[in-house]
Amino acid sequence: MHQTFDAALEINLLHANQEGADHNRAHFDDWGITCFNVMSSPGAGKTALLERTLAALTHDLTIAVIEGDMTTELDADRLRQYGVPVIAINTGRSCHLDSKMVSGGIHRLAHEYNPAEFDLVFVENVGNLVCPAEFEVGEHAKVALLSITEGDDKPLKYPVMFQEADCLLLTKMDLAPHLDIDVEQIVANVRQINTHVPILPVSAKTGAGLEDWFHWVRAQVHLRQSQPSLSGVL
Ligand SMILES: Nc1nc2c(ncn2[C@@H]2O[C@H](COP(=O)(O)OP(=O)(O)O)[C@@H](O)[C@H]2O)c(=O)[nH]1
Ligand SMILES: [Mg+2]
Repeated sequence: MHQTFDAALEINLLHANQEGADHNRAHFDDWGITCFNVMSSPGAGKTALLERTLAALTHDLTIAVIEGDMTTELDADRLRQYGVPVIAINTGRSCHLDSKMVSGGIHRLAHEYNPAEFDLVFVENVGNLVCPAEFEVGEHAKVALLSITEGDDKPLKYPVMFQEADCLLLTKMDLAPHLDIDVEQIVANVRQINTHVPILPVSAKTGAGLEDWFHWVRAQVHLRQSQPSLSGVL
């Protein structure tokens, strides 16, 4: 009895979230913005990747960030140093951003800036491999990060994140020589879950592999700008 009630509640919750996500995506589409939802475990390197990305891409793309954190503006302050608008959202006890929170962020962005001037919005989600994968926020693509320090079993243990990802970055590749980790095994485990997702090995520390990531980002933005009628996942 309880189980049925809980399942119905969860379906309603996800349904309401989905409606909000579609509404957010419609705003992004109206403004010609591509939105990426960046997700990982805490500490896998989302903010470090965004720092590198802002440093490299703000020359040719106009970018804003919606920065989710349970508390603090520590990450938001790191990214503000790159001269882009960063809207900070504190989720409190919630383990993920939902579409309503991101809607608040979008409206703040639209209030303070001309949203049509932006090409790209990164949403840095709250760090974990479970809840963020279930709650769309209006993104056009989900970007997942897995640090090679996390172990090769994580794609098998947290399959939803790896099923949903449109791009997967294997981060902290510079640490490979110091770890007892088989990167090929990580890739093989991802492939059991998702046969087609691009897998990009990168290091935000050395910069290795980042050109491939920048290329992927630029390609998605240009694809969307050349086909403005596209909606939903790229
Ligand atoms: N060695 C190494 N450390 C990294 C790399 N990327 C991030 N880090 C470090 O990992 C820690 C967590 O990074 P952060 O970007 O804050 O992770 P987030 O919680 O996913 O946003 C910080 O101490 C970073 O300096 C990397 O490519 N190589
Ligand atoms: Mg962060």
